[in-house]
Amino acid sequence: DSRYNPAAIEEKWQKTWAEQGLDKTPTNSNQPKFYALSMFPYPSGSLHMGHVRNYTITDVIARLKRMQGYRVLHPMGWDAFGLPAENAAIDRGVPPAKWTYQNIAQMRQQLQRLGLSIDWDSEVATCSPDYYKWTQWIFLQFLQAGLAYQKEAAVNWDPVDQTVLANEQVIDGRSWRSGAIVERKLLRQWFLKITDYAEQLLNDLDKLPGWPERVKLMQANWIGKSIGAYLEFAIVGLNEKIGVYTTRPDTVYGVSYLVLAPEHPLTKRVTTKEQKATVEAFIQEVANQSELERTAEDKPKRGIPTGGKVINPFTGEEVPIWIADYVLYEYGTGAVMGVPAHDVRDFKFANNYNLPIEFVIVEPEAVANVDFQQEDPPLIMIDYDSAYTEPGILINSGQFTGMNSTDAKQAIVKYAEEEGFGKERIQYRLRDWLISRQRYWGAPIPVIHCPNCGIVPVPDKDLPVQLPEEVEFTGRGGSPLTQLESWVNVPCPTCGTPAKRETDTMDTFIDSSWYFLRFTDAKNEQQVFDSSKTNDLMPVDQYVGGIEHAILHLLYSRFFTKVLRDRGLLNFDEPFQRLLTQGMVQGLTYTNPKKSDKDKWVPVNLVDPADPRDPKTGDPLQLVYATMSKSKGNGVAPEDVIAKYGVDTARMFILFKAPPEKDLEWDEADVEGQFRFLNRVWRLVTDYIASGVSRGNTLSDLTKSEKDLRRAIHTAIKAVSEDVEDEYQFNTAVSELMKLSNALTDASCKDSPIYAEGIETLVVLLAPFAPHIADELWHLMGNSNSVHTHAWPTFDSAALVADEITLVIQIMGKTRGAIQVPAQADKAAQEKFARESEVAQRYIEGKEIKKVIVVPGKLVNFVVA
Ligand code: ANZ
Ligand code: ZN
Repeated sequence: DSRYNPAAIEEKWQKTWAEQGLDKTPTNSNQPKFYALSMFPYPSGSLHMGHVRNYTITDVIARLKRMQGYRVLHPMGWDAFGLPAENAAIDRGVPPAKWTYQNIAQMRQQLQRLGLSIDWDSEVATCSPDYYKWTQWIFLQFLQAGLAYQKEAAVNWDPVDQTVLANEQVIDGRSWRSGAIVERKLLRQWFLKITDYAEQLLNDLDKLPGWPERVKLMQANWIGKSIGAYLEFAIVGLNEKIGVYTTRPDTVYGVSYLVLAPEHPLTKRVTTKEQKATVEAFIQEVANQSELERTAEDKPKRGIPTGGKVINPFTGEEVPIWIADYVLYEYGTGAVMGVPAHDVRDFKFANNYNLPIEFVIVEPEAVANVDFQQEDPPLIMIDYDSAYTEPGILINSGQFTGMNSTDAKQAIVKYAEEEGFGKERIQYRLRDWLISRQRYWGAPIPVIHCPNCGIVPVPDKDLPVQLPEEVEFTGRGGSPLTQLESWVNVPCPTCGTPAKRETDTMDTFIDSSWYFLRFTDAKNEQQVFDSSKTNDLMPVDQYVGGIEHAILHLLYSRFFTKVLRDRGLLNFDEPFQRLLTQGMVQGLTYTNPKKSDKDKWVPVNLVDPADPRDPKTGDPLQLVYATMSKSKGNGVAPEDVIAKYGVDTARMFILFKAPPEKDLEWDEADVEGQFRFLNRVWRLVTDYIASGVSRGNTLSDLTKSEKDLRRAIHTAIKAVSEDVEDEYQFNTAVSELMKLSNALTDASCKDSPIYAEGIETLVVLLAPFAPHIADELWHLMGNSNSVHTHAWPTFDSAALVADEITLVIQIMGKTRGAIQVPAQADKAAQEKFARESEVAQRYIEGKEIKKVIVVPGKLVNFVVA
């Protein structure tokens, strides 16, 4: 049977490639290197279409680069620590390790079924002791460098999962996993000092032209650099000062109050006896609110006067000290100067609490006639009914009156510096990274708490600090490690006194902040990696993954790279040269327009397509495309598609349907379209083989149809090569392949060596996209090597030149026909051919030609009377 049967060939080739080691990373070679990396998956147990798309894109790039002569590293691993394993243990009694490794085995098999050209020798799982040994080692490097520290912190507490969450894991005030409303709690936590690298992380974004602009912008916003001033206000009656951070020192003459974050250490000291009770009640209340609740735009800002006062060092005036929920203790100095006239938030606050509003900056037009040069600048009374936040001219601002606000900023900071009550200050939104988790299934933080020595790092020779296997999961509360006396109690490595292990484990984002480095030397037992290998293969040339990792994972990985570089382990600044964020895979589902965004989805299988109605309410439904998900019931299982059409078809569809960075609408008809295309290719090639035509090497004396075919072949090589370079326009590359296959089908020179060249080229160009069918056909054509070891073809530019060109004939601007003329005909010759053409003769007959307009190589237009 010579029909295309994917099931029969795909597994065969997967086995053959594995046996021949085609996917292994070549070593000791003079070839240039190429590192193609997909964001590694969490081993949830099953592969979804988003994975398939991600890994297919990277695989095409890897295969292409191999054919282009690079030695390619294309690895895969498992982001295998994290909460779901622990929840499975609690819910179903399966130990986390067992659950995880079962899932890994299952997903590895699914991945292998995709025919991905992955070097499985470099596989890593972050939960395996030979990986997390080095995660712990890296943590100790941070500790040694003074970049890891413990501090008491108000943390986000998830009352359902009973764990601390990073700020990023709190979405709209709720836990990203359990959905519980997040509480605030004071706990001793481990942090990494990412803020030390804020400036570099921001500046080095400029070294990444291969990243999407929007990702760089998201990172820059997350780092949130602002340039402002630190100003000190003396507290009346105390020999102390309150420092504020402001981006608007130019407004300092308009300060009408000062606000402390309720948890600011000075709050209690400045509070008067009369205010003590109210202030304490307010502090209590605010302590239970999340940061989001405190700062939400739509929430009224609440505050309480402390009774205390400060002196504005510029005016000598006393202004009251308040506390308010919207001032965050962790940002700036935790204290703010209130300028209601020029800040929207302060304006509302002042209106609420009847605080004075004094405008000190106005639009230039408002003071166009004022002479600010006279000795005593006039006091100007201006009132707006909202905050004036634009730049302008300073009024009522002592010696700075009359200056424009930009100059005034500098002048005021300079003055404060000279007088000793302020200076310029750069501030970042970025905070230190809270990395400790009160959970079991993560890398234990490798330190021991000794009553004599304090925090003692576990000596390198004792790494890894293994996760004990025999633990009991009682429920969701806390970490079982804290209950395991035999594990917790150890002698201090320094002085031998009975001491206790740290029971917190590390955030899983730590594991994924360096896995791409380990891939370069995955089996090293002596070192985290051999720097010479890592420096050779890094940076990643092409990283492919989801936009959901635009901020944190990428920022943390960049941070780790810079720290390890500063520890002398790496010789480059940035881990990922180029980044492609692939779009979502969408499936059809129903929505009920009457319901809220969260509840509106109705899975397709619950609906009668003839009369789509909500099974619960009877409301009419709309059919829409939305990102595939379990809850929407609109997922398409990769294994079903593969069973029906084979993986080559699935790949071709995914690549053809949308450019990689755009969303992709799953459409069975288009899947079938690609299946039919591969069948056509199969027939073309097998018919060709049956015909016995072979490839000669004479290129002289080609017939017209040979020349045309050869032009189609080399146009395809050029177009596909350009489409896949840099921008990875795989969708247009696939349509070029379709064009070439059409040209071959239509060719009238099927017995020519040029036809043989065309068939060969089609199979070679197809190889990165549909690797199995390509290798099978290549093999049937009599080749003993794999098509994947064949060099990517280059085009012959001479072949691209056409012998003839098409000229459009127009009469009075109306297109009436077209003619073929020799390509070398000049403008005059083109006009001559046009005049003599049958179309022109027919339309012009009997009329006088008044004018002829020739657009050379394109058209000839006759103006007639
Ligand atoms: C006085 C002022 C006048 C301000 C004015 C703004 C406009 P970015 O750009 O985000 O850095 N601020 C400072 N620390 C704060 C804290 N811990 N919690 C809440 N708000 C805080 O914002 C800096 C501005 O945010 C600062 O400048 C301060 O208000 C406020 F017409 O100072 B400004
Ligand atoms: Zn000790």
